[in-house]
Amino acid sequence: MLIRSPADIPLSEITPPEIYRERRRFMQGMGALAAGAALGAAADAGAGVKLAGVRPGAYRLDEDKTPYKDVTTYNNFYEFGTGKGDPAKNAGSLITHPWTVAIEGEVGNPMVYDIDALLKLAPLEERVYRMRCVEGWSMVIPWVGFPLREIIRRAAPTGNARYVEFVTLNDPRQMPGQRSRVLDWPYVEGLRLDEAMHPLTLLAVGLYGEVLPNQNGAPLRLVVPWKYGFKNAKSIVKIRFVEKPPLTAWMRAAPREYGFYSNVNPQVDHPRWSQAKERRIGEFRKRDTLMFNGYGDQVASLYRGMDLKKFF
Ligand SMILES: Nc1nc2c(c(=O)[nH]1)N[C@H]1C(S)=C(S)[C@@H](COP(=O)(O)O)O[C@H]1N2
Ligand SMILES: [Mo]
Repeated sequence: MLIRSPADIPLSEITPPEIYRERRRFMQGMGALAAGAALGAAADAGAGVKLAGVRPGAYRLDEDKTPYKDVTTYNNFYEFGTGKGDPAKNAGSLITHPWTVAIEGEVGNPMVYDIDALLKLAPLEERVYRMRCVEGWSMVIPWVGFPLREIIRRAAPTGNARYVEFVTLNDPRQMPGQRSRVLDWPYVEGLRLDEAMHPLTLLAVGLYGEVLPNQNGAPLRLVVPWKYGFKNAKSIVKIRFVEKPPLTAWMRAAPREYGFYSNVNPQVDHPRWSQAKERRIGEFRKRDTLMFNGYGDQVASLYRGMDLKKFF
């Protein structure tokens, strides 16, 4: 198996939960003060900050990239409102530093990573991926990050770990959209362990060579390019290894419409609309949607023998 033992993260960079919670509370207090002192300065906190040492990655789609402006102003991030322009407008209230990510559940090495340690876990790569939202639009985005498997192998999943759950921050003070009940918060997503281990599955920390803007899921979010966009949980605080498929936020909200797998599939329609075509943001004519969003050569074997109408 692929599981190797412990982390090459120095112990000093792994903060015990009591201390990071305390520190987070303290920094939030500071954040509120700072925001009061410099109104508006918090918006887009990370945007424009270049990430150092990013190398070209293995998967670079040769298509025109969606302009930065569109990638960062046409978003789905219901924690900041349901309108496409809401996240860019409202996500300035999200405090992305300090930030911690807890690795829990069926693992030999449960731990809490500080975001700064996490950024040094593996070399950062740029990968240009085609992204397809279940609503019927698509983009081509140059992400920066590293394969999720880098974290998984350090976590050393036990034999019971068959699925991975991803949990977004739950804090209505920072995420005003959570005061409304459009979804049952926190936002939860999940993958089967082999999907999570797939070399295409990315933990993104940036785009266009820069730190991830808050509206795109700072400080880190999932990117699984052969699945519909909603699988890509943003602003993750917890990664939990479990035996059973996690109940995702969208399955909880509308189980008939959103399945666990949610692989891009032009032959399986959403109950309320066709998935055969898509509109690339910035274009007028619709394109045909590709099976597995065009990543079939790499991922089709994960689903061999499965009825993809049943496991939608
Ligand atoms: N926490 C959280 N993650 C989320 C969402 C959300 O509402 N909350 N929306 C999803 C949907 S529907 C899409 S299409 C993508 C959009 O990512 P982008 O805005 O970076 O393009 O984020 C996904 N991740
Ligand atoms: Mo989406």
